[in-house]
Amino acid sequence: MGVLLARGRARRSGNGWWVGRVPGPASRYMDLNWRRVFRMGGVMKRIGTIYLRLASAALALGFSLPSLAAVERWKLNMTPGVTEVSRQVYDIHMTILWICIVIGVLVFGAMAVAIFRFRKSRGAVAATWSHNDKAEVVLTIVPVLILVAMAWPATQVLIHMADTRNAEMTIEVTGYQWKWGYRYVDSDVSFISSLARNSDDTRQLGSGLSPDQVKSYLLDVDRPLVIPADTKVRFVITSGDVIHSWWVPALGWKQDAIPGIINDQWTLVKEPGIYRGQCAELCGKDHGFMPIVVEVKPKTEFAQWLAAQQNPDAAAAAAAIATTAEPVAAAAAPGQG
Ligand SMILES: [Cu+2]
Repeated sequence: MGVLLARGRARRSGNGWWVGRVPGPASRYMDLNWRRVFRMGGVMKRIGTIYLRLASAALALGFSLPSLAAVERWKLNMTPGVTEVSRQVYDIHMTILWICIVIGVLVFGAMAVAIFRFRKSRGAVAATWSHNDKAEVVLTIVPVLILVAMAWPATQVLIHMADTRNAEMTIEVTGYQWKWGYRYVDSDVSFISSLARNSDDTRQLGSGLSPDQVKSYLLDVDRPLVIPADTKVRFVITSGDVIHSWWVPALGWKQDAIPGIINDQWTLVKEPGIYRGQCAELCGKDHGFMPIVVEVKPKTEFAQWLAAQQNPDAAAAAAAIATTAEPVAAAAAPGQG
């Protein structure tokens, strides 16, 4: 190679460095090979660089996702969620996953047998036929039947998910850069739900605060959406600026919030609790900082909460009476508590 480099003219091509043609019949053959080798080297280097960049981007993204902190290690599957719909989605996901696993094992198993058992070094001779009507009919009909068998239950779940009839209440959800607006359509209660203050302070560049010290970092809000348990709630979802997506995994669906369009979805959560989610559509620089918190309260507690929202003055007065009454009660019973 040193000789070639010395005798030939080194040139720069689009794919990297390669050695120019060296005169003479014998060296011409070698020259051509080296050129290919250098070109291949350049291509491989480029592919390697692309893979490296992709891998580092994926790693950076993975480490920066706040929800990862809340996820148990190696729990990679979907969660069954807390609604009938989410459980149906989970079941259909598992059914189709197992069908895909069986197909994968059969196809790759057949491929492995073909590659290793019928290899040239063992004297295998390739068949000469190129067309077989029977095989083509079977290989078309069988996948179609498998697809229909998968589409049938999936469609039933989709139809069930889309059925927002007979909802007991409606909540309008509006995405904004970078917060969520909620309006209880039937009771005229509305508010904005933004990233919790402690998360917001901590996330600022050079804040000096540690995310480890913040509970539910980047997954908490100042005002959660409150809904009643055991009640069919209809959501009408839209956006005030760009496309967002309202996503609480435990409810089993995500819905795009699109300006000028109203999409609807519904949920019915049996168990009271706190369920968290995030905007799932890249919507601008603070896309990662508009979490969703849904607080499901028992029906009676929800009714009290809603009444307090409708009449905040009365609620504040009741709270003031409660706080002034507390020391009296404590003084009346000093030996208790
Ligand atoms: Cu968003």
